[in-house]
Amino acid sequence: MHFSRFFSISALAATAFSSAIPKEELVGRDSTVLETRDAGAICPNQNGKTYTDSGSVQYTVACAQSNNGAVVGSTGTTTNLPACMLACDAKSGCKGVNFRTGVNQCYFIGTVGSNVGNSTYNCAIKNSATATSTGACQSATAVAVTFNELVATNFGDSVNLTGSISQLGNWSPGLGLALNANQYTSSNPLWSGTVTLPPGTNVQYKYVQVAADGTVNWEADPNHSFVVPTGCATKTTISDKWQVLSTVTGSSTSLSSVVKNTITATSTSSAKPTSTCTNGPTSRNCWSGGLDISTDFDNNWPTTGRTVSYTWSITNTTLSPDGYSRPVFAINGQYPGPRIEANWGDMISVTVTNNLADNGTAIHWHGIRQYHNNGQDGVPGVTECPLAPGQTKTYTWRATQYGSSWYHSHFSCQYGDGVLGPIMIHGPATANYDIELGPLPITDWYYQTVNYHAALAEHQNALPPEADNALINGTNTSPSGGKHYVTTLTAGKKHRVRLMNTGVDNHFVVSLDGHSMQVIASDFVPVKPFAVTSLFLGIGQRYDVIITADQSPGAYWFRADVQDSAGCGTNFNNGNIRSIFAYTGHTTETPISTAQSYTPTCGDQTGLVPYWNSFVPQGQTGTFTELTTAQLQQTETDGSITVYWQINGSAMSVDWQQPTLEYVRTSNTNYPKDANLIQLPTEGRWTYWVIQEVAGNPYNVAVPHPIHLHGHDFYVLGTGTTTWTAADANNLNYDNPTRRDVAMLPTNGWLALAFVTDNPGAWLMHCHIAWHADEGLAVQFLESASTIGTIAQIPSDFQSQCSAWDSYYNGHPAYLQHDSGI
Ligand SMILES: *[C@@H]1O[C@H](CO)[C@@H](O)[C@H](O)[C@H]1NC(C)=O
Ligand SMILES: *[C@@H]1O[C@H](CO)[C@@H](O)[C@H](O)[C@H]1NC(C)=O
Ligand SMILES: *[C@@H]1O[C@H](CO)[C@@H](O)[C@H](O)[C@H]1NC(C)=O
Ligand SMILES: *[C@@H]1O[C@H](CO)[C@@H](O)[C@H](O)[C@H]1NC(C)=O
Ligand SMILES: *[C@@H]1O[C@H](CO)[C@@H](O)[C@H](O)[C@H]1NC(C)=O
Ligand SMILES: *[C@@H]1O[C@H](CO)[C@@H](O)[C@H](O)[C@H]1NC(C)=O
Ligand SMILES: *[C@@H]1O[C@H](CO)[C@@H](O)[C@H](O)[C@H]1NC(C)=O
Ligand SMILES: [Cu+2]
Repeated sequence: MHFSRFFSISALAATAFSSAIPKEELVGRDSTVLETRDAGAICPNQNGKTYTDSGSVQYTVACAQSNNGAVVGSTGTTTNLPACMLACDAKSGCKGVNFRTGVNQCYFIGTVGSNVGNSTYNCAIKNSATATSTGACQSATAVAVTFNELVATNFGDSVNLTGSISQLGNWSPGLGLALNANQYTSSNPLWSGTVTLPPGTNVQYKYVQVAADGTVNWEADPNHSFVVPTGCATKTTISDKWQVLSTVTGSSTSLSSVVKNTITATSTSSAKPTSTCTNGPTSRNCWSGGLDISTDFDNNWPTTGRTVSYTWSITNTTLSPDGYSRPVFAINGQYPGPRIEANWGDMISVTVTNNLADNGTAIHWHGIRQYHNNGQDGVPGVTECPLAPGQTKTYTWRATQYGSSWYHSHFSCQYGDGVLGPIMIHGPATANYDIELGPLPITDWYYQTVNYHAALAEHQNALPPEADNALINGTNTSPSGGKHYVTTLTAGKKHRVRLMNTGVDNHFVVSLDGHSMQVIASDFVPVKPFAVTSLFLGIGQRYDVIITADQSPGAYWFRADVQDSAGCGTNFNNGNIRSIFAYTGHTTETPISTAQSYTPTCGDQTGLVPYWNSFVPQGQTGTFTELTTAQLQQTETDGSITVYWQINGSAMSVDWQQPTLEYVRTSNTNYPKDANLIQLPTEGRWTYWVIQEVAGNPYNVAVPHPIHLHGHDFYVLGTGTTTWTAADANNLNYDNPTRRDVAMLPTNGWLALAFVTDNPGAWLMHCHIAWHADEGLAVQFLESASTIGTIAQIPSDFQSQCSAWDSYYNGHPAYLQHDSGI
């Protein structure tokens, strides 16, 4: 627990302070000159050495210590040292100060001579004598702005850039900039061009596609806008992707441009979608209202005006899904709970009554972005107080994404005892299919309650509990009875199945004997279709697959194998976790099919290429913040053991009575350390993270972890099986990397992730193994706290729910919080 600063510093996200001194900390107006002159200048050797840059400004290297201080200033979209110098100039009292760069920001390190930190930094101090005189950073008089536009075009087509300034033709494409396709490939459809502009120029612009016959197709609103940075930088780059119309406004000519991207998935469809193209078996890429599979769903979704409503009652009952009776917390008496089914853009309204006598609850909509709607994320102690026994509340959210997921209680490990169910949101798809078969949730299953196992696991030096069985679509066989779920296939047809691991601890490889599966989405992200014969399903992960019934009609085993040989959970019934896919007329047969072979794994499926191509700006040295995770078995004074999973030495424990949004609501920034709270104060920033598994104490318990982020998808830039080093940042994939909301952290290894701050709120990132989440393996990102009250309003029932919880919890409840609470 040596990270006292960890949770209290704002603006920490981008700054990975380390004892190594990144080269770019050789701050100078003309950093090139400084660096070439003394690339090896490292404290303490070069302390006091003075340089003069090309602008005649003198800099003195000062070996300072970090006090990890406040933000100097924002530097716009590009982080570079000259920009930091300039930001410093603009701030009063910013003299003789040293600082370092972060993503888009500069941070004070401290004032030389009165430092309070420990890390030694190599900084350049602007000599005050010359600092104010000439201004010296010969502020660039012209900036070469490179525009990168990602858009797939038909052969012979090209792309122009036009905008509000004369250099871009004053909105006349013919006088604008013709982009070139030098780097264009099928997987990287990049159009690029450079124009030199005066700093400070305010530009609104759009891209146009120019067809071979000269037809000009404009990109949809809104206009892009950009201010050329003022500063010393003489070049900068902007990356955009083609904006698609969100409403039908134009002629059919302009609409065809919207969807001209070739959709390989629909090769059986001869026609390209048009404004009237409707979603059907041979046009799954289509949707409605001008939206389709090539719509940027981060920014566009239909407004259907429709609300899909559900009313749920959670009760403590007894069920026997595999023949063995055990207590289950069921929703409306069902396990799995009722399916949420809606169309892309619909509002979903779920009224929940907690009829459990002795537990609170809170429902989380896994993978749902909750855009500007953090208060409905359903995390007790973060976005709400738990819903007390006897209480009712309504969750409301919009399906801005489409695809497959699940909802589950986030109240400790409660979902493991039943409070979960599937979500399916209809929308366009990257490949065609005839028949929708719906969700196929898969989970490990325990005969003692998960609450019981979790409490035990938290206090013993032992392997985690072994699951007794696993259920596929809510059922399986066991020595007590049960049955195999039977899914019916129609010969010759293509069937969409929504696979999801709703488990507690077990990770599965799934396969259907004799058949391959075409993957069309990972989590909520449409991917370029590809075929597999087996798929690894980490906890919380989803795959939408298409199964073609192209084998001899009969019954086939669908298998979910727990990856016990790869350290991904254990199950007494492994080898017998099956359901049946039977062709019409064969649904009563017992399969005699043989299994597909595969290599056991506990690592993510590779080859997941998002259909919607995205760039992630390359993280620079120092932009990755490391989050280490390790197990701690603490021996208490009475000799008992408490098991924690910590991040940077701190196991999360939330306070149900004081959720993060309550702090935000009352402007209280005094977050307890074990809130594991990381402030991301600024919107529109890329943030970069490396999660590293390190040795535990006293045992090195090294296992893979399924890492799940709320409120955003993340981009998976890379993984490693050893210790992350700064050099690894150079070998990551920034070009249309896999995007999803759960990814596997390899045993003893690292997982490099990036996401952009575009959704103010308090968002959890945690391991989805229920034992580990209970034991603290979580952080929360508090994104743009200052705008939460306005952009992501705190729900009107927030306080009354807390009052009801307080009166329940302060009145001697049967059970108290004994874990992280999430
Ligand atoms: C976690 O610890 C690492 C060093 O082990 C440090 O680099 C990183 O900044 C810390 N993370 C946070 C969020 O403070
Ligand atoms: C860091 O500084 C604090 C206070 O100045 C001091 O107590 C502590 O021992 C220092 N730690 C290290 C590792 O130098
Ligand atoms: C695209 O830009 C080039 C260069 O400015 C210009 O010659 C051409 O006419 C433009 N195309 C259209 C359709 O405006
Ligand atoms: C984009 O700019 C054009 C030209 O100034 C203007 O007519 C149009 O309204 C702008 N669109 C948006 C969405 O602001
Ligand atoms: C469920 O019922 C059992 C048996 O009556 C009881 O021990 C347990 O506390 C109940 N759980 C909740 C959450 O109400
Ligand atoms: C799973 O069960 C549900 C509810 O019974 C059913 O609607 C769905 O089709 C099943 N899924 C598959 C893939 O068979
Ligand atoms: C929830 O109820 C179960 C009994 O059904 C109990 O074991 C558990 O401790 C309770 N959890 C909390 C946090 O109240
Ligand atoms: Cu979750």
